[in-house]
Amino acid sequence: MNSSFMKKTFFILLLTFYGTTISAQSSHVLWYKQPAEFFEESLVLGNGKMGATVFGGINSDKIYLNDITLWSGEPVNANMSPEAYKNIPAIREALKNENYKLAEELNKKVQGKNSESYAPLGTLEINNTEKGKATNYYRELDISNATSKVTYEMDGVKYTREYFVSAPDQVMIIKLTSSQKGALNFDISLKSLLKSEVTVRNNVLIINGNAPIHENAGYKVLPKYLEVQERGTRFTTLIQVKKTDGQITSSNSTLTLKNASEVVIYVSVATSFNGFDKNPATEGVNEVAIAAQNLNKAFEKPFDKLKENHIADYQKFYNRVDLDLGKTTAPDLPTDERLLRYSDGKEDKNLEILYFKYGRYLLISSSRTLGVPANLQGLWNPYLNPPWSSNYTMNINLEENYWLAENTNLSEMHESLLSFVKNLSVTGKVTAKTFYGINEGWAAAHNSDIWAMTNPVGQFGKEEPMWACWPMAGAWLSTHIWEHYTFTKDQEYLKKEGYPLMKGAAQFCLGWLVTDKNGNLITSPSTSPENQYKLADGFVGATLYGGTADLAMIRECFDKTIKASKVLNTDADFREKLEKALAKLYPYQIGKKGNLQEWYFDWEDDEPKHRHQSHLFGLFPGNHITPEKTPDLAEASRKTLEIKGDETTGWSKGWRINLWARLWDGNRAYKMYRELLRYVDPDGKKTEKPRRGGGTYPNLFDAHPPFQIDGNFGGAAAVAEMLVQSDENEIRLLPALPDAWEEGAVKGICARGGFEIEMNWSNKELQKVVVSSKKGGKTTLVFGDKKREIVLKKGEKQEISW
Ligand code: FUC
Repeated sequence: MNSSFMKKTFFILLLTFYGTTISAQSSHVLWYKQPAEFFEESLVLGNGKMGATVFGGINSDKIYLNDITLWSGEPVNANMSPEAYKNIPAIREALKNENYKLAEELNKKVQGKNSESYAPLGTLEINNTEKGKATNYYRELDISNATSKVTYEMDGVKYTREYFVSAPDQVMIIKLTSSQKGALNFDISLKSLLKSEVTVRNNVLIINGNAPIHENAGYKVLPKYLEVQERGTRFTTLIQVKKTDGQITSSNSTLTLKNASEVVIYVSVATSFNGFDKNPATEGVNEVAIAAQNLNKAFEKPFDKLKENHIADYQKFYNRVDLDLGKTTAPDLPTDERLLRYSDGKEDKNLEILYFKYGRYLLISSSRTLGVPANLQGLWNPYLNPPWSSNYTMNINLEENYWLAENTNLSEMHESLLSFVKNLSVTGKVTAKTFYGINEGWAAAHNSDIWAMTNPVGQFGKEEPMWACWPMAGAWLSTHIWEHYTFTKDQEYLKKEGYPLMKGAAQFCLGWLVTDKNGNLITSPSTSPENQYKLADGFVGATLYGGTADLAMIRECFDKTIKASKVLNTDADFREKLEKALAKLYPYQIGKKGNLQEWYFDWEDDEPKHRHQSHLFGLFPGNHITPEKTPDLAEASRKTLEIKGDETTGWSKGWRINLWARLWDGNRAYKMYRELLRYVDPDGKKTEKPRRGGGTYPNLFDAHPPFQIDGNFGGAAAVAEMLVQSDENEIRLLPALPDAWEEGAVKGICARGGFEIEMNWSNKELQKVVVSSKKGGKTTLVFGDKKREIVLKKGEKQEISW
């Protein structure tokens, strides 16, 4: 099987491009014929903590720097509204009396502060002293080795720059070379939008600064540095240069290189962040010492060694998965032109693969810091006030970031999220008590930040319940714990860390459920993330009782917690309570339009084509609705998707592709995948007929718009979902294969039960499959109407010709 990947006979055409060998129609290289002008054209690098956004300019190159631990604020006081829960009975009463207007007003009393904001660290600039016009410009990001490169010629000299951000050596490396001796002449400078100071000591360029402290954070806040000493997260950046020839000089704020032929720039960043519950000023780590230590260690190593370490580390993750979709006739074009051509409906299978692989690249590059998962922009943010604070939006976006973690074989990257859930459970205990009056378990709401805040947001009553009042993030996130367990079979993790968190989330839900007039269990008050209903009298609101999405999340949370307690053979009494409650939950309803009802009653939607579809949670990411087990509910879900249509924001397209895949409609999933890959102009670009809407920017970033990384991750996850679906008992092969992917091969896709799949297919028929087992176990392989049971020992592999 491996040989099928090695051969790749059908379409590899090698080109030599200014000394770089690249393959035509590459499935792993993004390349351009011009530097980036806009953020959405830049190429991003990262080691899961430090991020770099490279523009590749000719006379002046700009690199935005980020550290994933640099946020505004400080540890949250979770006990911000000790008596908020006292409002709950009145809201319930209003709802019981069907007084929705009053319930909506009262719901605002159950709100706390808004989240803090992810902060930009700084900008590194490389300015050439001699300016001129370049020819033969070429810029690339090779995601098979996580390295970016720029080459161009000027006055007969060829210039090359290479960039990468290393995880093993914790530094960014930039190597500049010129083909002619002594042709490198440039200045290096650093600046930050944050309060900071630039200095130079012993030819090391330094910037030290502070992230802001807000009195009251919100989406639109300019930085405010409360003039109290010892507050806020400190940051530093150290830059040192190694040269083979030429001279280095410095001013107060720049380093200058003269007459050099090869220069390596070492960039080291750090912050004082020391955990969600530690004051980053008074209890912070010594960021300068950490940055200096990383810099000094790396500085001793030659460029080639650093590059070798970086690639070996990165490929440990990246090389686990490969995908091949057969013959392609697409011409080799720069990525921006390629995306435009594809948006016009042309075939480009390797672009479809590139987008899938790019999702994995982005997760490896942005999610390797425990307790600090990838945020709305992964870790690449140049803005002081990024869209939605670039925070953790937990009514979809944070979870969507991790949909590809387990099935595309990046389980280690999931750990950043799972450890963050543990932090949430600490503040979430206070939230459960003070906002909801529940004394057992923990709850989390719509937004969070590096301080693991869990309170419902809304600036203490100022904002709309449709998004601010929603306490189900704990239930949703707890399912990630089960996913991690069921994909890895890591029972130790489940026992020590995972199960107590799942139990806490389930305890909150159990306490939060109340009975309706008919004795069914429901939530009250409830909202359905960001959607609003429209009543017969014209009232538009969000607060109701018994919303379908809440109950779907509770179903999944209880089901998975029950399963986990059985695996660990623990908590039989608690399990029984969950089983009883599950049986009493208000059942799904099918509306008059044949849709899966979102509201307790069959009300109209205020916006029938709204981007959120949380009531379909049981179909995906949950799995209690399936075409086989619950055909009526699956059909009603399909109807809901039909009513909503396919035109929506980036992350929402990512979700819908997964939903169509779960409905085993490969062609519809593929149609929407193509639409997710529709070219979108950079936000700031002024053109006569701008291409906007949900889709993909020239650098393959997902366009909500604006840029949000969730669509990249959701889209990549969906490709895996089209090829393999699984539960604890069976693995479905090619369940949603579109006609366009008639031939193909894939390796490294993971399945529940701790299995890994490698297979190839031809004429949409499965040919050969190799299943390997991580911990040993039994599963049933399903392809079409054929089934095959297999039992494997730990580490065993079985090859089956279908
Ligand atoms: C939710 C979504 C928006 C956006 C924001 C970050 O509020 O409804 O579309 O994704 O999160």
